[in-house]
Parts: sequence; C-alpha cells; structure tokens
Amino acid sequence: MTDGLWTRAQAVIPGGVNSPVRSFRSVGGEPFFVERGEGAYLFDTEGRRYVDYVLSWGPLILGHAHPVVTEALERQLGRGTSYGAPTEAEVELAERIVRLVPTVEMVRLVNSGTEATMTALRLARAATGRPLLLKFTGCYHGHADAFLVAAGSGVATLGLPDSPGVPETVAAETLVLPFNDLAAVETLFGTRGDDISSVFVEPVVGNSGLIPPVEGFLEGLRTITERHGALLVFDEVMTGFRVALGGAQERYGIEPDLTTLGKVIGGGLPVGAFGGRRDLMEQIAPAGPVYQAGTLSGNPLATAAGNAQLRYLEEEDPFGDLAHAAERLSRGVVSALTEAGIPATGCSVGSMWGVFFSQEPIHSFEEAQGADLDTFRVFHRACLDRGVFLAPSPFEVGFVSTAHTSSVIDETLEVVRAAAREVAAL
Ligand code: KE4
Repeated sequence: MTDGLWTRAQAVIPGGVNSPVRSFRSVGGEPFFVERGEGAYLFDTEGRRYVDYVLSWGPLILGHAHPVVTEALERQLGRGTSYGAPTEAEVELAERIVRLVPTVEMVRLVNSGTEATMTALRLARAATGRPLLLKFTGCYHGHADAFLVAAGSGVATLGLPDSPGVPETVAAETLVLPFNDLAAVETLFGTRGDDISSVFVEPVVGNSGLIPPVEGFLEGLRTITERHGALLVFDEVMTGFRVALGGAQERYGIEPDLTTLGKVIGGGLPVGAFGGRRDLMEQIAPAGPVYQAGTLSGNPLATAAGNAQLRYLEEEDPFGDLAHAAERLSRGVVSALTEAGIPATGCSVGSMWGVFFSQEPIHSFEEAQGADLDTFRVFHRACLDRGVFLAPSPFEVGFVSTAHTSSVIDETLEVVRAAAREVAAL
C-alpha cells in the first residue's frame, strides 16, 4: 500500500512511527504516509485525499499550510533557522500568551508539551516543598516519568499498564483519581493534603476521548487546592486556544496557578510553554534556582509560525465558526450512528469534538473504557476508506480548523452516514 515505506519505517523506527498513536495499532491496518497537507485535507503517497480531523493532534487550527503561517516561515527562513540567542519574535509570542491567557503573568517557551508539564511539576514541587502530584486517570500530560501513571492518549490506546522504566519510587509519588470525582479529591486531600504539591488536570479531557468537566468539578479543585496550599495546574496543551481564545480557564472562569501550553501556539512547529503566577515563574532559572533549559526553545521558525497563527486567531476571532463546525460534527456523527442502530453519544467543546460508541454519556476514563471499542475500530476504517481521517484511537478527540467549511462538514457527514450503514450491516 505504501510502496515499502511501512516496511522500511518499521526496520529503523520503533513500531515504524515517531509517536505510538500514529501506528494504527488500535484500529488495525497500516497507517498511510502523508505526501502533503492543504487546508482541511491530507494527501497520501498513493494520491488519496482525506478530510483531516486529526490536524497534527491539535496544532493546525487554521488547517494545513495556511498562508499566514507559511509566509511567516518563508520570511524567516532566509534569515536563519536558529540562533540560541534572544529574538524579538519570542518576546512577541510571550507577550501574546500573557495578554491572551488570563492567569499567565510570565511564561517560558519550551519545545513540547512534555517539557512544559515536567517543568511545571518541578516548579510546583520546588515552590511548595512537597513531593506528591495528583493527576486523573485517562489524562495525558506527556511522557515524563511522573505522568506515565494511568495516562491517557497513546498509553491508554495501546493498553499499556503505565510504562516499564518508571521507577516504583517515582510512580509512588503520583496519586491518581477518576476525573470528575470531586468527593474522591476531597477525601484524598483530607489524608495526604499536606504532601501534595500540585493537582494537574486537563480542564477538558481530550486524551480519553472528549470528556468535559461536570458542573462544579473545576471550581472544587480550585477551592480544595487553595485550602491545602497545593498548586492547581491546568494542562492546556490541547485546550489552549482551542476551547476559547483564552483557553479553558477563560471558558470556565477558573484561575489556576500554572498553565501548560503547546500545539496551537507553535502553528505546527515544536513549541510548548509553561506560565502562570509571577511569584512562581520568577523561581525559574536564571531568575531563580529552579533549573530548566532548551537548545531550541523559542527558536525563530517556531515563534514565527506561532506568532502568525495566534495573531490570526486574535484578529479574526474564528471561535464561533469553529465551535459551530465542531458541534455540527459531533451531533451529525451521533445521529448517523443512532439512525443506523448503533448506540453513540458525543459532544463538542469549542473546536474539539468527540463521539463514544456508548448508550450512556461518558464522564470518566473508566466509563470510556466501557464503550464499544470494536465497533469504533470498524467505523474508523469505514470512514478512512471513504476519505475521512478520524483519530486512530477511541481515546483521542476530533479537531476542526478554519478550513473545515460548511461544505467540508456536509461532505464528511455524507461519508459518516454511509460508514454507519456499512457498520450496522456487518
Ligand atoms: P507533546 O509532548 O506531545 O507535545 O505534548 C504532550 C501533551 C501534554 N498535555 C496534553 C493535554 C496533551 O494532549 C499532550 C499530547 N497530546 C497527544 C494527543 N492526545 C499528542 C499525540 C501524540 O502523542 O503523538
């Protein structure tokens, strides 16, 4: 299917991919190899076209190869790719993040979401002098050791029981509770609260499928962490600049102490960031003693792309249209499946959308695991064969971009109805 590329890839790259969830392991078959992206579409090396709802797992909110991004990169290319010295573009990107994300007073740019969360945890532990971290099952915060405990995304997709190589001593400092279970958080803080440095949460979970917070959950986390002197960290690597211009903290009106970002802020190039309260961020080297560094942090290509994409979002404000597109998709897919007699439930939050093959609404990863993963697999393939590329995992979400116009959504829903009928007939 991919003229030996897949064979070649598997010979020299573990599992043939540079990130496990791309391997199609949980949906079967071979991944296609991309030749190019354009707007809402991906084109593979066999000349097939797909409507793309993965969008590089979130970053491409303007779609593939949007001119504002590509032209910014072209302008920078002739001036060099990396300097390892300060540039105005990284100051501009930091100022833009500080202006747009309500609780971020200072920010450090890094190269991935993983770097952002691992450093935010180091800072939380330094600032509180406490060792423990609380996270929620099915939330994924990148692959730093402390977070590979009951993680979502690729860890859940591959059914890995966490990861070998993470020392027991490290895993023991990571406490895990079900998402949306505020009573459990209250109980845990009642016994271990004095040793908990921070609570890390995806304010809208995108790594178990799409699971919004139930009424009062985020507010409760804020109250409990404040009462016990722990930091609240919103991992907005996925929700940042997606569920609202100011992220989930703007949408839900919650003020975390620290925020981690990634994906959209790089316009498709490697950028992560962590930021928040000035008194905390000023503890980061060289301003303070908490060390963090990165050869390519804030590099001129990534900041050119990130600035261009965020500037467009700030000036054009496409969030209403994006939310409408995502809502049309989640409703349309659910109704296509239920009309075909296949139980489904779904929702959208901003420009993220998700569908579970389940009769009942899903409020936690534990419930998501009970959805019909086999039917999802068949449906994924039926859509892919008809030119619609959904995330190859039941524990991921769909994204939309400004390139996903109404006619693209119409085209997609036609395909989805046909795929649902095919699955129902099996
Ligand atoms: P990266 O290190 O992959 O840039 O970011 C890690 C990360 C942190 N926090 C959240 C909420 C995230 O969603 C992610 C990464 N998301 C996955 C997809 N759900 C990346 C895709 C992949 O692993 O290939």
